[in-house]
Amino acid sequence: MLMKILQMESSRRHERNPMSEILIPAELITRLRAARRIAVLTGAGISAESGVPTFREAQTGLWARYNPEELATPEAFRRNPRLVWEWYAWRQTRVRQAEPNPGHLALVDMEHRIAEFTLITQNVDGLHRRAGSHQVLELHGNLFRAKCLDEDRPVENWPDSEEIPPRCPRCGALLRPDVVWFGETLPASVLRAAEQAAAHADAFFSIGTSALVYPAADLPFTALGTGATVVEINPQPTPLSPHVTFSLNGPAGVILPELVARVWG
Ligand code: BV8
Repeated sequence: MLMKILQMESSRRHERNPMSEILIPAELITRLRAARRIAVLTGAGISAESGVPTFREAQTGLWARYNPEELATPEAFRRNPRLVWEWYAWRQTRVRQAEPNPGHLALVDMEHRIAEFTLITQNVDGLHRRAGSHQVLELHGNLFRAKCLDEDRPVENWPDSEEIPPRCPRCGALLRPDVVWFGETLPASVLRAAEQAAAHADAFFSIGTSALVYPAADLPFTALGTGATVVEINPQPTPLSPHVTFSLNGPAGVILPELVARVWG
């Protein structure tokens, strides 16, 4: 009898939408409706449903034999600048063929409903901006931007050349992708803004990230430390999962639109 009561209690607490099997806890809906400041951290998983492989998913074709974590380093670029430049060119092609998915669009919707909304992304694919998000903090740069290896300043255009990577039109040094590689520090002002948003959030979402890469992976703990409601959206468990307030296990492109509809109508 007790189990029956608990099961009835559990199903009552999870407002079950007859149209979907996605369970959004009623307590989470209540908290999000009361939230004035929301911060969101996204990783490669939110672009998975756009057809962009996640960072740790096995690479395909020519790149199958390379480990992204070994390519995304200053050492790899120093060792073989052409290889690394062409890896980013291949990723640019993949991303250009992709479209923002319902997960990206749900975050645009959320931004319109929340007084103070900050979108922090580890992704370098630019899909949040293409979806229409405005306040985006790109912790790890953007693979469509290049910068001078020596000056460390962005380069918008450069003359056509057979040479790969091309050279800085200002000083002649090699160009490199304007992304943060492993072992490189994140842009201080961007990281500071992300830390501020996490520290002041009423609710913090960690979406589509394996929560393995620092200092980004510290942000949910900053939010937890200041009493925020922390929500993880991921089909798989991560090292963050045991610590969050709510875990929604499934694809962001399915869960986020449902969550936004149920919380904000
Ligand atoms: C730093 C840009 C200070 C490039 C990236 C030793 C020496 C040096 C540093 C370190 C060290 N040990 C540790 C460190 C720190 C290091 C680090 O964290 N390493 C890890 C691996 C342990 N961090 C750094 O180096 C950072 N800099 O600390 O500077 C410093 C300096 C010198 C010495 C010490 C300290 C710089 C980190 C930035 C690296 N650059 N990207 C590029 O993209 O080419 S990180 C890279 O990983 C991507 O940005 C990616 O976004 C990010 C994290 O990966 P995820 O986004 O989480 O993607 P992943 O594939 O892992 O997971 C996808 C998830 O999605 C999965 O959980 C999956 O289940 C889920 N999913 C799948 N489908 C869906 C889904 N979720 C929802 N819906 C779906 N449909």
